[in-house]
Amino acid sequence: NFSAKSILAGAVVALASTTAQADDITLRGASMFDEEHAFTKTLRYFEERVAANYDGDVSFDLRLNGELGVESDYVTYLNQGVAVDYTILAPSNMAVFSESIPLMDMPFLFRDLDHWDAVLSSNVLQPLEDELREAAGIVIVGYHGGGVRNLASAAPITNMDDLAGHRMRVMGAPIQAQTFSAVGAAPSAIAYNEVYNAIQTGVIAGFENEAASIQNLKFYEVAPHISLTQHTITVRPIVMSAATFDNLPADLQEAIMTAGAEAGSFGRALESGQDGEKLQQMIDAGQITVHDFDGREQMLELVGPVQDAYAEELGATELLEAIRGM
Ligand code: MAV
Repeated sequence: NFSAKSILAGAVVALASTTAQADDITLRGASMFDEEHAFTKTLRYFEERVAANYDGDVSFDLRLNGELGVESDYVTYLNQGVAVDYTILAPSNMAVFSESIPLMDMPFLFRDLDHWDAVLSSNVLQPLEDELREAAGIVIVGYHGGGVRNLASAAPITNMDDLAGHRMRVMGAPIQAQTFSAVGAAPSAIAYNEVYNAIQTGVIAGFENEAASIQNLKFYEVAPHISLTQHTITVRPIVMSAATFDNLPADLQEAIMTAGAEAGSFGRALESGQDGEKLQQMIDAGQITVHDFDGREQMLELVGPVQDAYAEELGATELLEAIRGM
């Protein structure tokens, strides 16, 4: 009986992989940006590397410019195994499925680029990856990121007094709102594709983002004042839907994992080197005014206990300590 079952299972597996190999495999990707943005460039590089690492045929259909919505939509699609097979996502957009994932890039987590690099080159985030696969059906295949997030506002914000009561948009994860409340602002979670209008109509007075995206989506038109709070160095996993991934032939899965690591290093080097350059381009074009922010040390002090409480609630104190200790 046992052996009959396993022969049958073997036959099914063999059939599935032959079918997958015989069919043309097309994977669909999504980016909120155009070809110029670091996310899109990294996804293009990922595609190139998958094709190079794989002996079979695989093609890619990457939809740009938010054609398939914003990241919070992609998360739902990835979870359901429909519409999007691969993309790059902010951990804070996955909070609906896993409260601990946003720990990966909460504000003030990393001291500097060296610290960020050390964490991403280690396997300290593995428990979060496992949880994400389990809870959301999303597989992390690599790590993009490296953008530095600053406040972008309709009016200048240069110190803690200006920040008090500042109506700003944050990403959907509760830890984002908690962090900005702790420093005195009045944050609200608003979908990314509503931010431009919300600032334009005065519903909010600003938001926070990295230079590459402020430039690519022309946010400077409504939020031309950049305050150098440098509160986040981004971590942006390159992800695949587990529903898709698990159905691919094993050698393609392997090619994807290798390509994910390759595209991650490519993308991190690209975006982490871009901030100064992109800010300067926007200054030169007369699109933004950059302000120093006086009060970063104070922010750090206010935010520490919020991070501790968040980690404790998740049972992730050890993980947080491990990250801080790197
Ligand atoms: C930037 O466009 C990216 O970091 C992206 O991953 C985020 O989702 C987005 O900001 C945002 O603030 O929602």
